[in-house]
Amino acid sequence: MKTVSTTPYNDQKPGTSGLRKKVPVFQQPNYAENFIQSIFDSLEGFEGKTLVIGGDGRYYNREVIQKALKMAAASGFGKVMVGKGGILSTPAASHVIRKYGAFGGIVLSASHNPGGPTEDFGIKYNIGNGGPAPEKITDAIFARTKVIDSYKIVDADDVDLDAIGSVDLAGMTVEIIDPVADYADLMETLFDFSAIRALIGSGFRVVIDSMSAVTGPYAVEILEKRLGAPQGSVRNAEPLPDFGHHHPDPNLVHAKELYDDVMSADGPDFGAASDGDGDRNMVVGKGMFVTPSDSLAVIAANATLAPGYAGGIAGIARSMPTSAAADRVAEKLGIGMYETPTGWKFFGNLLDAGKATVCGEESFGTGSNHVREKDGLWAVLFWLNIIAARKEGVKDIITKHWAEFGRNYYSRHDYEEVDTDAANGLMANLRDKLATLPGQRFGALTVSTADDFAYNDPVDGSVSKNQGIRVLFEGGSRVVFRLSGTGTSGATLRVYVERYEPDAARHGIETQEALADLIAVADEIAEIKARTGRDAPTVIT
Ligand code: VG1
Ligand code: CO
Repeated sequence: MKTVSTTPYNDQKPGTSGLRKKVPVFQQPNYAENFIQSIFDSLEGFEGKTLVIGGDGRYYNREVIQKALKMAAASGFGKVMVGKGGILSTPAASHVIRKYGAFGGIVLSASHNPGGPTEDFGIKYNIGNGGPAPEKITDAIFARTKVIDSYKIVDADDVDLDAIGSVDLAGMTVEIIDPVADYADLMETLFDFSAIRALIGSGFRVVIDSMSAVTGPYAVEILEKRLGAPQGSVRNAEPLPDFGHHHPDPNLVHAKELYDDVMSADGPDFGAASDGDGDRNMVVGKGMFVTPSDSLAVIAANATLAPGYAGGIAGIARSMPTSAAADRVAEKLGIGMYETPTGWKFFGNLLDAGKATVCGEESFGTGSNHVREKDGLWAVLFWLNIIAARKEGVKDIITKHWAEFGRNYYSRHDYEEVDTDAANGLMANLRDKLATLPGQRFGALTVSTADDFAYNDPVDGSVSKNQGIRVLFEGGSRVVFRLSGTGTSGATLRVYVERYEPDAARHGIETQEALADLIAVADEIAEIKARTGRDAPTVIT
């Protein structure tokens, strides 16, 4: 073992989901080592315990895993479990931590951001419940990165990440595990595989686009092998270090080919896509794209159709910018509804305490208490289970849901790589205006309340402030503004727009048209065009 002296970097603050930077930033001397040692220095009591390590296979994954293994050995972990080839999807890593009672895990991913030598990389720490470390720990890690002066590492050969089995690394056991088996087994306990197999056997055509990212091997095992879909149903199934130049973000922009295919007359009946690390999902049915906010609501309303949730759900949680569609389901079911800041780490306490069973975010994230991360394939299987049980397609299921609960028209407009000062100025200006907004009229819209969202965690009492500016209008429409915490260049402004429509006769309007007045008001209030110099959003989802 050796102790290497180092000097701090001042930019290692974890964002919404861990530390994310361009690969060349991570390749600076000791950059990854500093952060990993800062994680270990912020934890207590892991001597002799087990750590889980896995990533989404992106460029630089294997190099950082070798460093992390040698540093874990030097710091006194007893064992590290690693997915074969360095692969573990984020939800699978969460499951492995829970199943084997590990102390925690390191997930190497920049999720939906592109990969490659000049693209993004990321490191995230997950705690023993399988979920992303709460702010208390990420704050401690950041504080440590600012003063770190050395790290510990063992001098040893690289571990063969491709050979399943256990080896010794300077007194610590490294176990290379099958990354897929445990996860696929868990899915079989939650969903009615025989009903889904029968659905597929009857000719219902399902395609999954893994976007050359981590879910390929999982989707092939589950959809093609266990559920009997024809070979080739999983597209872009091999994880590649640069994701084959795909932008592995499952939305209508980056998964457009899949969308167009499902929408074509002779295309498949159901399509789904997932992101770089497998925690996001996009669901498209014949003639109908499902917004993530609606997906959460439909899953909650139909949860008892899946064997794993047959006893009912205890409550629903959603991030603040996610539409209120799920709130109407919770109200009808008479169960708890929780509104949290953006980022999965805020759901952990609610899931652990049994207050919420299903959770969701508008950013194509859905999940439940089966793990402590959002889970892309889980959501896809839930939809297939619902379709098989109801013997109805996606379009019918959605339109009936809207007829029963009303429709929350919803869209997110992203302005990417905006000048950081301009973005901060825009948010500061909004904060300054908050007190004067209530009562103001914008055309037919009157502001009822406006605030900077703060979350009081009902389980541990912690408070998280400045989580997004909300402007609510009379009648239930709203606009939310926040800056992204996952980008790696400039700032990304996210504008979330929502309008509730109870009248089923008005459920067929094109989304952007239905929201046009709110989109105009959002620009007027936040001065988006003037302050960012942008005429239009970079991405609309
Ligand atoms: C985005 C999403 C957020 C999600 C986060 C991590 O964060 O908005 O809902 O939890 O990404 O997702 P931000 O701060 O950029 O808005 V993943 O799939 O990148 O781990
Ligand atoms: Co992700």
